[in-house]
Amino acid sequence: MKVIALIPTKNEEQGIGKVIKELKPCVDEIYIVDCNSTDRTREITRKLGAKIILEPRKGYGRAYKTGFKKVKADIIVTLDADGSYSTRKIKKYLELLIEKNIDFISCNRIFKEKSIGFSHKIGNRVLTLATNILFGISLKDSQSGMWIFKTKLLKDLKLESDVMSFSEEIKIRIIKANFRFKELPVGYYERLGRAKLNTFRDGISNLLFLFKLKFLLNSYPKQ
Ligand SMILES: Nc1nc2c(ncn2[C@@H]2O[C@H](COP(=O)(O)OP(=O)(O)OP(=O)(O)O)[C@@H](O)[C@H]2O)c(=O)[nH]1
Ligand SMILES: [Mg+2]
Repeated sequence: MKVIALIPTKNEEQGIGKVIKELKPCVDEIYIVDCNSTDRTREITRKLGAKIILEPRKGYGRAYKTGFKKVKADIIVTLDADGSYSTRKIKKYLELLIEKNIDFISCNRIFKEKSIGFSHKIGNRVLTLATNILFGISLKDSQSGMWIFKTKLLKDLKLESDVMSFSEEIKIRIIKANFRFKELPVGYYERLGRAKLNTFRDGISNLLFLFKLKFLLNSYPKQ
């Protein structure tokens, strides 16, 4: 089983080194999908022996869609480049994925002190609640960007979002397509470097996307 890590990056020189070093013992290869970083993100990545996929088109979802197409692996681990997600459970969760025949693990974040601001926390709660009501599911954290999953399921999945709503979209589609989905906890800390997410703008956009997905894009793949 080849396991790779895929990390979207946009000017993350403060966090990327820490994240790559922590991931090295857990995965076979590490890739960043970089969007026009003008800081030392690429230089640090190269020095630490990780690979770089270039995606100049903007957007978190765009970066993942390009990354998914470019890598060859049996299992993909995703997370942010900002050092916010704890990597301590990755090995254990990889074992679980294989042993328990799970298709997709989404890591729900356990917020440590100061890890996110108040508005971000409320936004996250509202979006998760809206996701659960609209789709009749019971997620703990619809916005988590840390996933561990089998690459083969991507071929049955139509993913539309190019932006932050990609994170909720992938979980909803996986669950609705009846893949074996599990949420498992990870620690979450204050990010290193400057946030790319705008709490208000991206919050509203993610909420609108839920309605779009529910009423317009209701084309889940058949299992
Ligand atoms: N390639 C690429 N990466 C991006 C883009 N926007 C954000 N990212 C990366 O995607 C990850 C998530 O972005 P963040 O700013 O951390 O968003 P967030 O985790 O929801 O918000 P915070 O809690 O403030 O960290 C980070 O690693 C970013 O560098 C983009 O347009 N292109
Ligand atoms: Mg982040």
